[in-house]
Amino acid sequence: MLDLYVWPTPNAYKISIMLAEIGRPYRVIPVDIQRGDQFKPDFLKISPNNKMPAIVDHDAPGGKPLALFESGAILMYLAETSGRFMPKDLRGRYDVIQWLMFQMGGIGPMLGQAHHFRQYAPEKLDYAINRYTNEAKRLYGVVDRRLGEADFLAGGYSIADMAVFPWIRPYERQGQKLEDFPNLKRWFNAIDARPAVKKGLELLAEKRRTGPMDDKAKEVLFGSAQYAKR
Ligand SMILES: N[C@@H](CCC(=O)N[C@@H](CS)C(=O)NCC(=O)O)C(=O)O
Repeated sequence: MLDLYVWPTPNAYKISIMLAEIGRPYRVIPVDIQRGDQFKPDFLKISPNNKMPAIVDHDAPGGKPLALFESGAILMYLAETSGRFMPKDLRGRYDVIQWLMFQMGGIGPMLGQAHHFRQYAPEKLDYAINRYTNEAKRLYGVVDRRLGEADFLAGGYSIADMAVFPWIRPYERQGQKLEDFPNLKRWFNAIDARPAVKKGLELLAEKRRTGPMDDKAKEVLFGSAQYAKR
């Protein structure tokens, strides 16, 4: 069995989509990051950066359970252990890894900041809003140009696409329009239509909170709970 520690956000959907794509059964362990579950000592043993997703694979190669945090590492692990969605040859493998790293180091953090300053920050700071909206637009442009050369980021559909796709879904919250990026739009619609992607996006649907984030959640994610000494 594989335990998936998650809450319904883009970083979590990367993993639920991959697990649906490879058809691997798993058990969902909700980590309510708006209520502070990510700071519980047992979770920090698995994910010392107090962030989900994380996994524990009880059937890992070598006969001992294997715990992993960081969604990029988890995607690579699932690709390597299933033999799917990352080519085995060196060039093909690094095509995937470079676009996965681009997601982990660029798309995720920058679009996350766009969400923060456009929606959650208590003050509307023009400088920060413009910086991260412009950076989102630049990154969308990088993806759009790449997808003018290939059907998917690394050529064939791979874990790199699974990592980027969930972050493009909230494009309106990042101040972007898909119409401005025709290659990206074609790619987005192709991925969105995959049955495994639809299944992956059902993850913890019943727990999703809609509407503005409440004060308790802001305190946990951006206030004293987040920055307490541990
Ligand atoms: N680089 C990490 C980022 C994960 C991440 O930022 N998770 C957020 C939600 S999307 C989280 O768990 N936040 C809880 C917190 O910051 O306390 C990954 O890709 O796994």
